[in-house]
Amino acid sequence: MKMKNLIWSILLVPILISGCQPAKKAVEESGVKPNVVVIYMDDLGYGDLSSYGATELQTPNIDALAAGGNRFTNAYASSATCTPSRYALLTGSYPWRNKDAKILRGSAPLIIGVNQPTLPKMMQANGYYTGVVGKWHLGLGDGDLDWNKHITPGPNEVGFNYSYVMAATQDRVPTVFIDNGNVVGVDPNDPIEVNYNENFAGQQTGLENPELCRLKWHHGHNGTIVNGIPRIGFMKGGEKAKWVDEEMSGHFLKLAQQYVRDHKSEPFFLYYALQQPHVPRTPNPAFVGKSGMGARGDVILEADWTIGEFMKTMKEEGLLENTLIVFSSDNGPVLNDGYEDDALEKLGKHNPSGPFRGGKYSLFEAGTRIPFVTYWKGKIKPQESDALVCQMDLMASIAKLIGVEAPKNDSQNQLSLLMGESKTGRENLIIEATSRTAIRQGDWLMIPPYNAKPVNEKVNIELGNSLEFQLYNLKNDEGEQNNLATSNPEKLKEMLESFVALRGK
Ligand code: NG6
Ligand code: CA
Repeated sequence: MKMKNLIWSILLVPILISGCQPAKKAVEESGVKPNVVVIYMDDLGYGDLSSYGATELQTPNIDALAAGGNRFTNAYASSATCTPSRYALLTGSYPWRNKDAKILRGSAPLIIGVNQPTLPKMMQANGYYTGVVGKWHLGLGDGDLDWNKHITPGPNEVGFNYSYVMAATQDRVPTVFIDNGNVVGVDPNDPIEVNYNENFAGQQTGLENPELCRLKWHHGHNGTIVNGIPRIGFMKGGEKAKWVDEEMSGHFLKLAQQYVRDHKSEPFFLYYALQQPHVPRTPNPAFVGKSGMGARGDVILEADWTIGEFMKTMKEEGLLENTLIVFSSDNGPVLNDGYEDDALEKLGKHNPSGPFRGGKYSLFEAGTRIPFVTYWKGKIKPQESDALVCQMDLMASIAKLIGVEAPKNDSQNQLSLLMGESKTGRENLIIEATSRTAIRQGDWLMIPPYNAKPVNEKVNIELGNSLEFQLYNLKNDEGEQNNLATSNPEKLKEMLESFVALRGK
């Protein structure tokens, strides 16, 4: 141990003295700082893209990124739901370190500390203009939120120069956009009120007025009806501020395109968080019926088209040669997530989970194993990688890319891997699903016992819970069918030791 400490101090001294200068210099000498764009979908499964094995629908624009870049087959979101995955992506910290990093209500306070290091803050401090367009779902305000006044803290206080977001999800109130902390279309004569505990007197809800709903709720989602769609939570007022669901994708696209046009002559970061194919699935009329798979398939095609349009703008503006583009999804897929929208009935032979077991909310692979592509024209050679990597690693990797020292957190520098210059990724990773955790290490996955229901019947997804230890060799058994916990006690012990060491007591 002493020797190890000595080696470390010898290694660290020059780094501490020189700080991050050499790498920074390298970027500066090369002329321009590269832009970074993260295109992030919501609930898109590993099997939902033709570049990841789907045969029943075609996603040519996302496939073009996958075919022209580095296509990862062992990449993970930190979690099997949205809020914690986004928390890990933006902070580089495991979400289970923050007790509030769980699916949030639309009125929840911001869960990223305003003094906490974040990926956009790190970039901002190093000369980048930073922006977020799309789904936020990391909370807003400090607990006493008034939607009719300037909302703070929010994205702009945790590192974004520009933000245009929906507060939580498309199925949660308030159904309004927030432009740099101000609700778009707010009207003092029709103030917005939001309540997640009780309805406002005289307001119609999905529960009491199902005849007013054009989309039928299946579970939850029986609060305030907006645009004929019953939502989670109650909302009053703000008539002029309410979004049009079918126009949301096009709206975010225009803003993302404008953002890159506005900032093309300075180094920029864009976190472009699409809302598809999360519920309620509301394809634009141009895409209705296009997939033959119901609304879920249609919105995936719409998102694919949207990404193609965004890429056209990147090309027109001459930005492709100087931009690292990362494409991914926040968690695995779900069919019926609370509305009866034909996703199940019209699925046919399509398998959103691909070869994996489970789906959204699950500790089984399909919960967190997601499509993940890095694309950089002329810099990243088209290839595939089966190395282990997590979205949480973007922070330390981008730090390396832009030549700065990464804050100390759970993010690992995997820049060479992302750039296709190395085939080695993480040694291990803790994955999370609604506060339960498991460990991936090498080719193995270990899920400790959980005394909780094995299946969420409402969404019909196996959650990965068992009273027994589960141990799978993902190389030989990607579908997690053979539990080797009893037959391989040594591996189980090794996995458990790593799990305890990483999770702490
Ligand atoms: C769940 C919702 C689900 C979805 C999810 C968040 C019910 C019954 N289910 O609570 O529909 O909104 O939260 O999804 O309300 S996520 O992708 O943002 O994590
Ligand atoms: Ca999600």
